[in-house]
Amino acid sequence: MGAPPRPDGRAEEGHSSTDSITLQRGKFISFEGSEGCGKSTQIRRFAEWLRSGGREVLLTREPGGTAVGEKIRNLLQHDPEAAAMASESELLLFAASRAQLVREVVLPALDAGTWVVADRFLDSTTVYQGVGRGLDAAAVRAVNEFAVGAARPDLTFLLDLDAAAGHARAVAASGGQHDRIEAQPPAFFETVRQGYLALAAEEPHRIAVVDASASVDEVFSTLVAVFEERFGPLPPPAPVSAP
Ligand code: Z5A
Repeated sequence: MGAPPRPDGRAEEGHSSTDSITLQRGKFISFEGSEGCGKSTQIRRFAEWLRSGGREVLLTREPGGTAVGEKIRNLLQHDPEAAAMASESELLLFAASRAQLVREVVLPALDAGTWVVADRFLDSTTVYQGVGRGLDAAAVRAVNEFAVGAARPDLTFLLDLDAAAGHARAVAASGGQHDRIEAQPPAFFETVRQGYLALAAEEPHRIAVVDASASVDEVFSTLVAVFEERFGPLPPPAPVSAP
């Protein structure tokens, strides 16, 4: 018999709320950090590593990841008419994108046993809008909780990198193009970095700080080591049956 449903309607850890057979619930892993810290690079490798261990893996990015979210992403980052957007509007738009992503993509995937690897999640809003923009922390927390309900990553990697180094990497990668948020002054990104480190100190059981100034291979090895320390080694891939 399946586990009894939780009050928030989500499955108990390790089980689906709807299946009578035991279905292992997917894990939810998010990557955070300031611009250019190497999230996208590491997420690609990490997802391949999980797949080589026989896991179904779904990648998400924020803002975006759904039709609604991609429209919001364009408004938040690229629409010239949004140049004068108020910080409060920005907060609500990031939250709206995430609310859609959680309900349309993340929770159904986890309940189906798929692992979700997220390029940014709740912590980005806590830090960029709460600390970077200086919005009231209690208001940001309330909006975040309304947007995602009980959905939280099982593990978050914070790729920590000096703001100037991250900016240099991001500029080199984009050929000098800036979106609305990347165009913020350097002090904004240093504040963001400190905000992330403070959050990691508050939640060390969930957030693992990884030195992102190391080489791509070294960073990846650290991610795997942290993962295995928390969850144990991934079993080898399931054998492929002969045709
Ligand atoms: N935002 C927000 O304010 N509130 C929110 O709630 C959310 C987001 C969800 C999304 O931008 C923006 O929205 C973001 C925060 C804000 N703005 N900023 N800043 P995005 O999705 O367009 O981009 P991003 O999330 O900031 O990531 P990025 O700048 O594209 O970088 P990345 O994914 O962290 O790094 P990367 O693409 O893997 O690497 C960048 C370059 O560095 C690339 O050329 C790599 O080859 C190189 N690289 C990577 N690793 C290394 C190492 N180890 N050594 C040397 N070079 C490396």
